[in-house]
Amino acid sequence: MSTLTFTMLKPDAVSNGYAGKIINDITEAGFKIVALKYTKLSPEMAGRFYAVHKERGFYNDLVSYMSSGPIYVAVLQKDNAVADFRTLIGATDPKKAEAGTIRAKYAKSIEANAVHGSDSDENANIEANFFFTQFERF
Ligand code: FUP
Repeated sequence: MSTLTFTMLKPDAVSNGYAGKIINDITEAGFKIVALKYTKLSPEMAGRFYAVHKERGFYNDLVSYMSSGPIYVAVLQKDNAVADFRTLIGATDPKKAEAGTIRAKYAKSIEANAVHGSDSDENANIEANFFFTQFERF
């Protein structure tokens, strides 16, 4: 069944010039881009986006990192989108990410890990609605 996931191309990926290559990998893997925006998170927005992690030791660094530069945010459509996208991007820590995955190819560190991918259908919906009032499904 065709479902949605949400992704961010994080500040490291954008500043290193990898956005085009990553978008190419995503579409080559069969995902359709149904919404796409170039934007920058304020620290307040980054804090809200990652609120689930606010008790974690890495939270403050993550919030300042995620608001440090422009990002792309997108909604992607594919059968089994959430799980297939997480397979495509690889483990959170690029050192542990399988060869050929987006994080293995383009990420710098566990924090600057190139891309975000939703971890459930419910969160994909919440995260897409965080950035987009509506998205087209052609
Ligand atoms: P993921 O679902 O792969 O994005 O990973 P998590 O939800 O566990 O983590 C969310 C973000 O927190 C990661 F993308 C990067 C950051 N993070 C750290 O900076 N340090 C850590 O030890 C774990 C995660």
